[in-house]
Amino acid sequence: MTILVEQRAGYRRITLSRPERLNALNVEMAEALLAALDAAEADPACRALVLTGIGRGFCAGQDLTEIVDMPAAEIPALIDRYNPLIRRLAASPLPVVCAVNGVAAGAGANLALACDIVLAARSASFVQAFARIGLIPDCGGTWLLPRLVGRARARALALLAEPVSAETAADWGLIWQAVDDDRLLSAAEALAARLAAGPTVAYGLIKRALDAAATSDLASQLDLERDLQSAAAAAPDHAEGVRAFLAKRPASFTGKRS
Ligand code: LHQ
Repeated sequence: MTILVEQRAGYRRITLSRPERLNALNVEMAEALLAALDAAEADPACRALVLTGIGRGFCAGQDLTEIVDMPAAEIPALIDRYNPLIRRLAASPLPVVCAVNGVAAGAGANLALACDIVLAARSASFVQAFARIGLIPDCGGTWLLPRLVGRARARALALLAEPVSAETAADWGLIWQAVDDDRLLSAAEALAARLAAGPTVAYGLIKRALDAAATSDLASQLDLERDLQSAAAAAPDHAEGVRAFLAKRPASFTGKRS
């Protein structure tokens, strides 16, 4: 078993579980993660996710023991097994909180960065390790890095392949927050519980709008916002949020579509 899935009240916690290899990624793990996303999204009681790793690492990227003699011609087929996971994480209607418990290297770093809100333990680090082994950042790295931290830092991160501490990652905007190691899981779970009690339909639409913004102009984005706003307003959580505001009471969101 490469991952563990635990049901919590309103959300699920998914834990990468190959600690002897710092949770290095392989096809079995990517497919297990995809299946876990499918199952979570099919369960109306699941309204958020936490992704974390077991042991002292979050994920060391591709398991290098599994590609050591792989001909270059087979690499695209391997990457095609990972790309659906990155696309699905970004497009999931559920908010995904990543709790980076230790080093996140190569594809492991970009797996974390594909999540919606990334927290990292102060002792954790992020390393675009690819160039160390003569490769380029994949799993969305070349797309995400310049958008997250700008051209100068993206280039240095990818070319120098040096680790960046959790604190620096937070200062640069690569991640949301660095937290004390012993608070990481509780902080991530508190965020997931809060998101799980939120307006789930609106959250999914917010993700769609932000993703679309990366490749659209202002005029198209305004049109998209208009259409998605109408979808958000049609969900009962919108009316509940407005009623709760006017009655000066906390909103009680259900996450229901209609
Ligand atoms: C590992 C790994 C690992 C296997 C640590 N594999 N065993 C590329 C190509 C094609 C298709 C698909 O995708 C990709 C994407 C990629 O992700 S390419 C980049 C792959 N990842 C890396 O190059 C990172 C390799 N690992 C490291 O640089 C270091 O291990 C880091 C910086 C992550 C952690 O360093 P340390 O804390 O010093 O730990 P360590 O190096 O001692 O590792 C602990 C164990 O884990 C060790 O095994 P051992 O039996 O000696 O205890 C490592 O061999 C094993 N391990 N990463 N990716």
